[in-house]
Amino acid sequence: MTLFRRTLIAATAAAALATPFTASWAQDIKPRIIRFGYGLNEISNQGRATKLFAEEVEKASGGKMKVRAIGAAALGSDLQMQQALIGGAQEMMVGSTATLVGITKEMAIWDTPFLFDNAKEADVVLDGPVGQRVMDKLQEKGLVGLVYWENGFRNLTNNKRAVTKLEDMDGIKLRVMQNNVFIDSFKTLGANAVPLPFSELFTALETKTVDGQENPYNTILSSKFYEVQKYLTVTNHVYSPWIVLVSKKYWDGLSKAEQKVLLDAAKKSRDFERQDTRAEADKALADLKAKGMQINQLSPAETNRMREKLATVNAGIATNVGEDLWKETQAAVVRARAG
Ligand code: TF8
Repeated sequence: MTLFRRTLIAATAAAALATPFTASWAQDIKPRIIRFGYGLNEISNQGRATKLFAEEVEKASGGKMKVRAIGAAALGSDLQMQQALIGGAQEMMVGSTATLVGITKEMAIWDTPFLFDNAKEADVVLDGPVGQRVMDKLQEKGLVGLVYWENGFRNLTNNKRAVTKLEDMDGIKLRVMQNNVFIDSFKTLGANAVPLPFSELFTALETKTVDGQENPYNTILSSKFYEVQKYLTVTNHVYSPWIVLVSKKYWDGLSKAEQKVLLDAAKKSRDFERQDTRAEADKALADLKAKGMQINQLSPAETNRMREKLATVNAGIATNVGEDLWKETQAAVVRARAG
């Protein structure tokens, strides 16, 4: 063996040790550009986790797979991006499960008011068999779900009045997501529910087309809703997941190794995102107060009244998603609560 050849072999072996790939693994990963769209802005929890996802994909693919992250709904609203993924015109996105109900009706299970009491329960159920079952339903519609991220517990803001009791909801023109459970829920509470895409929300609030909206603290902060909203009521009326999606057309064209790169990076982004979101949420209320919002806590008695009123939408959700899934979810929540 020549010295040159020996050096070459040694160098190749060193390179193989330095990166987690065997030669065949590396061949299975091709140069790819993945357009990943999301609705919030870059400085949001959604933006930060997308950035981490992009870095992880690049690292794990030895720089071959590049994620082009495109925020602020520049590729369209959640609904538009979902269609682009189904058609194969866009590779990936993250968005609310609530905006998927028109495609996969089972997603409405996550819109059940007061389904989870805390984030730990949400993690257990979303990452468990029920979460997987609902996610798998997307495949027949041309979408592949990878992981759930936390959007979070939703709270109410508006410009009309401080909402401290159920009756205060009366006649408030409230933007809701494009989702029947949300429309029903807020009609039930006495509000005038107006479905709008998130990308139109800030302007709708600014121009007073609507009086209010509901979203987790993180979004109220990162989307600067405090600039156009006076009152915030801590309602925690529902927990919203986000879901990271891949176009099935695109996914099916990837090698096993490439799919693994995306799934592993998605899991890392999920763990980071939940931690980051919770840390931000913990101090967001103080931040929003400092920005001039008037914060109201609902008394436990008023929360109960709201909870009871909203329980009337549950039957509709159960019928819609199927009694089986409804019962399975309730059982999973009970188990998560116990353990
Ligand atoms: C909403 C949602 C949004 C998300 C985001 C655009 O109110 O909570 O924050 O769908 O991905 O529309």
